[in-house]
Amino acid sequence: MKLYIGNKNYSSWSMRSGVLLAAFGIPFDEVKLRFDFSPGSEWHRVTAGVSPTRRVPVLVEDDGFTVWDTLAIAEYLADRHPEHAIWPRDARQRARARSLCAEMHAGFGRLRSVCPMNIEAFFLDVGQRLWAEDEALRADVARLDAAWRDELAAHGGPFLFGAFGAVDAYFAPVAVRLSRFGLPLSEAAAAYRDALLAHPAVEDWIAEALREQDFVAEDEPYRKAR
Ligand SMILES: N[C@@H](CCC(=O)N[C@@H](CS)C(=O)NCC(=O)O)C(=O)O
Repeated sequence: MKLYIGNKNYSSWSMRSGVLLAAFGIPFDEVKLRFDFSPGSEWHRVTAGVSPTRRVPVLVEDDGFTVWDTLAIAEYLADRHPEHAIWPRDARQRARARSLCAEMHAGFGRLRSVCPMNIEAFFLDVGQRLWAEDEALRADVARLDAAWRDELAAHGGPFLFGAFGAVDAYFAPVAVRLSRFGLPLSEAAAAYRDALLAHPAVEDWIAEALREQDFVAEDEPYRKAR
C-alpha cells in the first residue's frame, strides 16, 4: 500500500492520513510529491495517474485500488484493521468522533484560511494581530475549544476519547496551527494540543517536515522567503 502525500511542512490533509497510519503501525510506503503546480511538474504527472481529484493524500493498494479522501481513508483503514481501535469501540462515542472529523473536514474555514499549516514557522505576531481583529477566527477557535473540552471532560483524556484515534490524527494539523500562531486556548484544550504535538507519530511527522527546508510561495502568505 502506498500513501501519496505533499510537503510535510504544509500539507495538513496529508498529515492526517500519514499520522494515522504511523500511530497504528500500519505498514505503507510513503510517496512524497513536492507542491509544485507549474505546468509539466512531477506533481501534475504523478497525481494525474493516481488521484481522481489530483489532490493528496491518496491511498493506493498494490492492485491499484484507490481511496482519495482522508475521511474515507480513515474508514477504510478501520475496516481493514479491526484489530486497531481507529474509531472508539463504543457506538455513541464513535458517532461523536465521526461528527468531529466531519466538522473538521468541512468547517473551521477561517482558521484554516488565515492560519495555514507551516510547521517550521512561528507567526506569533501575526497570530496576535489576527486574534485582536478577526472575529470569525475567534469564533472558530472558541468552537474548537468547546468541542475538545466536552470530549476531554467526558473521557478523561489525554486524547479526545481516551486513547489516540482517527479523530486525534484529524486534529493534529490544527494543533500545529494553534501553536505556530500562538492562539489562546483554555487550559484543558491547551493540554490536548500539547498531547497531540507530543504524540510520537506527530513528532516524527514534524521532524521530517523540519528537514524539508522547502519554500512554496502559494502556501506562504506571511513570508517572502525562508
Ligand atoms: N478533501 C480532501 C482534501 C485534500 C486536499 O485539499 N489536499 C491538498 C493538499 S493539503 C491538495 O492536494 N492540494 C493541491 C491542489 O489543490 O491542487 C481530503 O480529505 O483528502
